[in-house]
Amino acid sequence: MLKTAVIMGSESDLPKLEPCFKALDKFGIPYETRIISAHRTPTAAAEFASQARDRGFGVIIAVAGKAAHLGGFLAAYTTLPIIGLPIKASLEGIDALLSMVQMPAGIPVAVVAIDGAANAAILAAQILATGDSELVVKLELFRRQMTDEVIEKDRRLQLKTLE
Ligand code: RP5
Repeated sequence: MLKTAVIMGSESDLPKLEPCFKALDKFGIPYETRIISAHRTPTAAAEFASQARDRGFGVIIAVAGKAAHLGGFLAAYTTLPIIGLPIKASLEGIDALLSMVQMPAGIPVAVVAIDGAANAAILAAQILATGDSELVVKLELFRRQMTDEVIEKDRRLQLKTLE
C-alpha cells in the first residue's frame, strides 16, 4: 500500500495530530511523520517532497500554523496530492487557513478545516482508496458505523424525550 507522509512545520503542532494518527491507524495506512519546516529547514522540505513519490508515498499531509506556506512549498516539488491541515497557532487559525487555501492556479493544495486532523487522514485514505479496493471496503464500513451511531443516538434521544 502507498504510504502517507505527515509533515508538520514545528513540534508545537504535534499535540493537534492525535486524531490524524488514530484515523490512519484505523484504516491500516502506513505513514511517516516528520518535522520539516518550509522556512527553517527549506532544503529538507524540498528534498522530502522531490523524493516522496519514489519513496512510496501516495499523499502528503502538510501541517502548519501561522503563515502556513508548508503545503504550497511541498506542492512545488511534487505532483503528489497535498492535503493542507491548518493549525490554530495564532489569529484563531484563520491566517493558516488562508495561507494554505489561497494557492495560485497551477499548484493546488486541498485544505481541511482548522485543526481538522481527523479529516486530513480520512481524505488521505479516500485518495489512496482510488487504487486500493481493500481501503474502499474499510471506508465504507467506517461510514456505516458513523451512520449507525447517529441513528442510535437519535433513538436514545427519542426514548428520553418520551419519558
Ligand atoms: C509554523 O509556525 C508551525 O507549523 C507552527 O504551527 C507555527 C509556530 O511554530 P513554533 O514557533 O511553535 O515552532 O511554522
